[in-house]
Amino acid sequence: MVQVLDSHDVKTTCAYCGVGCGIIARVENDEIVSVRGDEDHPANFGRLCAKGMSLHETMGQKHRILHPQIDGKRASWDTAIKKIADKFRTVIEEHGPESVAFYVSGQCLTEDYYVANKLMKGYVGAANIDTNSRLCMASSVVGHKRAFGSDTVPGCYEDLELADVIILVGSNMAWCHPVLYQRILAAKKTRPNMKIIVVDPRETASCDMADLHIPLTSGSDIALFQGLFNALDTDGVRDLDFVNVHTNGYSEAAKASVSFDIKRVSRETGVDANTLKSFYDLVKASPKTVTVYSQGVNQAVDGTDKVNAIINTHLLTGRIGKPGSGPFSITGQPNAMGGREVGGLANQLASHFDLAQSKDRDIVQNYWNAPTMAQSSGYMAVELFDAIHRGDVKAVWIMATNPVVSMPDADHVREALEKCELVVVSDLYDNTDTVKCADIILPATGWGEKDGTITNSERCISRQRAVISALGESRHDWQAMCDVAIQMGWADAFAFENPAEIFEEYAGLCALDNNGSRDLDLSGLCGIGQDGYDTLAPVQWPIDKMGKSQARLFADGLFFTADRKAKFVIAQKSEKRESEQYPFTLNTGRIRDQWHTMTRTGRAVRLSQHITEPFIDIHPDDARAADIYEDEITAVQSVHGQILVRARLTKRQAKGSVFVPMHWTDAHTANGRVDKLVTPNVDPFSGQPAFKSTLVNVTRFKTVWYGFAIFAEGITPHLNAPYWTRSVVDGGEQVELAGIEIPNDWADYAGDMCGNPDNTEVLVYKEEREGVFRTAYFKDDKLVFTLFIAPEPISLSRTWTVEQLKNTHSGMSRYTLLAGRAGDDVPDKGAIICACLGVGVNQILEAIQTGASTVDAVGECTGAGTNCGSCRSDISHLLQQNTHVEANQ
Ligand SMILES: Nc1nc2c(c(=O)[nH]1)N[C@H]1C(S)=C(S)[C@@H](COP(=O)(O)OP(=O)(O)OC[C@H]3O[C@@H](n4cnc5c(=O)[nH]c(N)nc54)[C@H](O)[C@@H]3O)O[C@H]1N2
Ligand SMILES: Nc1nc2c(c(=O)[nH]1)N[C@H]1C(S)=C(S)[C@@H](COP(=O)(O)OP(=O)(O)OC[C@H]3O[C@@H](n4cnc5c(=O)[nH]c(N)nc54)[C@H](O)[C@@H]3O)O[C@H]1N2
Ligand code: SF4
Ligand SMILES: [Mo]
Repeated sequence: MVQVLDSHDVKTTCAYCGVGCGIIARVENDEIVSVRGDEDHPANFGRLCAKGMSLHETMGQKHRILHPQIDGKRASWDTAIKKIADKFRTVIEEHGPESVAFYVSGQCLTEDYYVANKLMKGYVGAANIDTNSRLCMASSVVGHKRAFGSDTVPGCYEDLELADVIILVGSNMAWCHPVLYQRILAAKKTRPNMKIIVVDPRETASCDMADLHIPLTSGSDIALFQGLFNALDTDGVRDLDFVNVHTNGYSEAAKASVSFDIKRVSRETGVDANTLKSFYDLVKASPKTVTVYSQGVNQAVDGTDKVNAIINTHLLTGRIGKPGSGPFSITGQPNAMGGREVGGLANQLASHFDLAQSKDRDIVQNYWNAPTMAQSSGYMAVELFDAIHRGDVKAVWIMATNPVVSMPDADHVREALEKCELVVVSDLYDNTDTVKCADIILPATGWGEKDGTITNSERCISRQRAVISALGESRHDWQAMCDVAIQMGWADAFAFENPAEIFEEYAGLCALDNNGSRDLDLSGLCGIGQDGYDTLAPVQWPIDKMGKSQARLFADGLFFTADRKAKFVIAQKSEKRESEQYPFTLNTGRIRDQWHTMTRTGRAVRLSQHITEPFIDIHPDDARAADIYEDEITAVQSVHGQILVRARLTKRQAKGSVFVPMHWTDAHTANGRVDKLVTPNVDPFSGQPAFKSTLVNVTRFKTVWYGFAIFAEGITPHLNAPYWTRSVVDGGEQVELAGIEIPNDWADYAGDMCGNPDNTEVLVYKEEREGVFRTAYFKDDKLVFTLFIAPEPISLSRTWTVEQLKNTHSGMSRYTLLAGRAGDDVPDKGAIICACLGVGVNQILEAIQTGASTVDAVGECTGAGTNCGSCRSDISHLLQQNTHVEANQ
């Protein structure tokens, strides 16, 4: 019988960052077999980064939630929906609408988000819906509203290509918005005079291609930008016509900045005067300046004021809304912007109506035909989990976010959920730390299965399309919410049949009485119908009645305040906090190939090779003083608790400050969930937590043994050690371990760890040296498990050892394996640098040693960096290090 292969391409959008790249998914027999960049998409013009390229590798059934569960037991959707609706209804009846809540996510599609907001604010009648965007964009939202009267990102991606100076403030774009970064680098190649300035306490991957790095003391951005304002103002680099006609508050802002001369700024930021002068001179000379900012700005106790300090410099110079110039807050999640559009935050209302204005509330209530309406802001994320902990909120529905990992004081959040009467969690996977706290688990459809729209950092609305069938009984998030709403008696308002209907209702609200009075105008998309929705091409808002879209706003100097003028807001820097017991500032953030809590990227082998463990970056002098050595397990403590991570000594880290990635969870490591340490201090205006400045101490963990293990697929790891961390490899999993007590018998320990599989041959190797033990288990000629133990960090080649899962082993090769290294005739790639093409560090170093002196030349020799380009900064760093070594020789 001839099998007909159903193979076709579908255009969709990436599920990860706010760049919002267009993707073409190749589907064969209801499976996505490959993805490639969509050349027609205005965000990426065909490019993708390693995360986007690996999307299809994260799919599959493993750990997927396939049906609803109630108290750990399989349940039908009907039962689950009824139970949720009943509990919400009784809690509301007994304790009022403020006693239930939703906690949603910038990874919800606009349609999901719209339904959630309509249900909570218009039908439950309270505004207790907040989102992980509170942790991400809230300070930018407030900064925009204070300055512009609306939450508007004025510019677009093209501005980054047209600018003469790009200032990246608290943004590690090379790793976090890689395709945008590649667009900038491509522009810089054609216009080498274009300058990139990085403002970051760390020397990040984004610095490798930068012209200037400003290594300011953590939290001192306001002084830096007050200084810039002062330098521009006093040197007459200002647009007084613009200032006089289109802004308010200039003279107060000028007065507030006048004392910020270079000397003061240098003292407050720790940056030397020459570097500051170079920075200010570059900006003075460049009308085409774009200031891009991200979490180094937003996630601070003075995040909102940082945003306004930046915007002030653009208002002063009139560098806003013009090609190649403007302040540019880039969004993190794929639909962080869409969430803001539909009023995702507890203090917002849909379609950029204002929850604080009764006139706006009336318009929306009327449009929704809502029985009741939230009258004031609900709990913001940190307050929300406090309210759950206190018992004021008794039922919560968490959707597309993992707060037990990503919220500050994360153990308090877990405790709150454990106490809560009803916790509903909608997710894809059954092994997330938050799902483990759920009373009711709902299976959600994920990327590739769901249908809707998202809006990226430049206000571009794109379709995510359902490409394959939903797995198991999973349902779309909007559907699950409509089902509950209908069960609660609101059938008319939630009778949506498909996302196109929801989108139309949302677009209609944006268009309502708009006529240019609100920035978010979707008039041109009203009534697009199912066909229009199905074929919707990426389009930037605002879109007027004629369908005309606008790439930039404010070029006309008209803002959305009452008098249409922008406002200078005087930024106040917060007091620096210090503690003798906790002398370090803990900075946290992202790595190149993992996405947040690793529920998806942690499934892709390709993305799990770059960095396999939670780590702490620490300056070598600080490490020496704390008796910490490279690769050793290190304890990091705050007032909230302790975690264990691997030490990486690096001068790229400033003294007094340490960096730990946010990604590792209890599913991936014994004790590396960094947010359990993070103090829930928030910005007073935005409620956004300060994830980048917790006071901590760092101490040596008295490790007496280190281990490395590999498990073939089908062998379940039973991990019993104070430190372990696991990551997927081709054919199984690799695990790093460490402990403070030596077990009685290593052979028994190894057996327990792999569950003593049947029919295996076990090889054991012991060295004379105390504390060294190696074992390998073979089934026929295949390796199924191996464990290496030593008193110091294990130094064998992980890449080579993992490759042995694929090889056959008999005789000598089994002993070679236990030696833990390749024979002289077998090359060892070393740690993988280029995730796309699987090129290791040793291959790159060899290319450098044989004469490759540029990133491109390394690419020609090895292929590294020639695909998505995300690793080009790592290659550049290797080149710099290598030249440096030679220079010293
Ligand atoms: N690979 C990857 N990409 C992602 C994500 C991911 O998880 N993985 N997540 C996405 C999301 S949701 C977001 S929000 C974005 C975040 O993107 P970014 O904001 O670029 O990422 P972060 O690593 O959180 O933080 C950026 C930088 O802020 C610096 N910083 C810390 N304190 C200060 C300070 O006081 N001042 C200044 N100027 N800088 C400071 C940190 O050292 C860090 O390098 O990334 C998106 N893209
Ligand atoms: N220390 C520290 N903490 C931070 C940050 C930091 O810089 N430092 N950054 C903060 C920021 S900016 C952010 S954005 C947050 C991110 O933090 P989270 O939102 O908690 O992280 P994710 O891992 O993206 O969680 C998304 C969850 O939704 C699931 N999921 C994916 N798609 C769907 C879907 O379609 N429907 C449903 N129902 N579920 C889905 C995933 O499996 C996953 O469990 O972390 C914040 N926390
Ligand atoms: S830059 Fe990478 S993660 Fe971000 S949208 Fe594009 S492909 Fe996806
Ligand atoms: Mo984010």
